Amino acid sequence: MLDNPFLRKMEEEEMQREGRLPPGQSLTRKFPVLHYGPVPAFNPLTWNFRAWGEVEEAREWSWEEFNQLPRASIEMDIHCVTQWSKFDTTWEGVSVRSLVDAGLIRLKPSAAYVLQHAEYGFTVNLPLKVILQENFLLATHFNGEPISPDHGYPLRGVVGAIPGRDGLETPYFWKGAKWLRGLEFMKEDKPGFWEQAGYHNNADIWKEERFG
Ligand SMILES: Nc1nc2c(c(=O)[nH]1)N[C@H]1C(S)=C(S)[C@@H](COP(=O)(O)O)O[C@H]1N2
Ligand SMILES: [Mo]
Repeated sequence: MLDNPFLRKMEEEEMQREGRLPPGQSLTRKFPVLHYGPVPAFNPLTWNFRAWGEVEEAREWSWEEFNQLPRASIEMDIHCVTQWSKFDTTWEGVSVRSLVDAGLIRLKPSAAYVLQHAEYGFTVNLPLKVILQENFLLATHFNGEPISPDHGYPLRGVVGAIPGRDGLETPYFWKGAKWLRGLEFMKEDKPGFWEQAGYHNNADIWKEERFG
């Protein structure tokens, strides 16, 4: 049933009617894996998560500490630049907004952009405004389970569309780094790995900002 093309098409048309299917996208029930390079190993004893740059004080959390941070859960539709969309996905983890609100990250007024830093030097950039939106999460869990190694275990950035919630900027799914290790807060924007390779800097799913 999972691969029944007729049902897939029916679900896709329903999403289209509801205004949830961005231009040029098609519905998938799978979860494709896309990234450059190998899947890194995870060592909970040496892993850390850092916040630095335009902050009053640089911070670092061990895996154990990270798991004690306040948690949030969001349901989103995720839209990949390679044209698949996956609807009603649930992500659980830590919201950057809540870290800022709790004073755990103290931003300088000069902070305007954020670079996500992942294993092997992978980076991806977003405006601070988007990172602080409720549709961006530092996610440890997908649909109730720890994120699989292929999809970014133990931690990844995720960004997507919250159905019925207007006024949020919504970039393509590549704007979340798998195997995330830190956030660099910056005054100026700086293109990440795929952005340097020609992907669109802004990446708005509704404007089809796929390539630069
Ligand atoms: N660390 C890392 N994160 C990454 C990438 C990557 O190459 N390395 N690719 C991005 C791209 S291009 C996409 S489309 C999504 C894919 O996420 P998925 O494999 O969970 O579907 O991850 C993004 N995050
Ligand atoms: Mo991608």
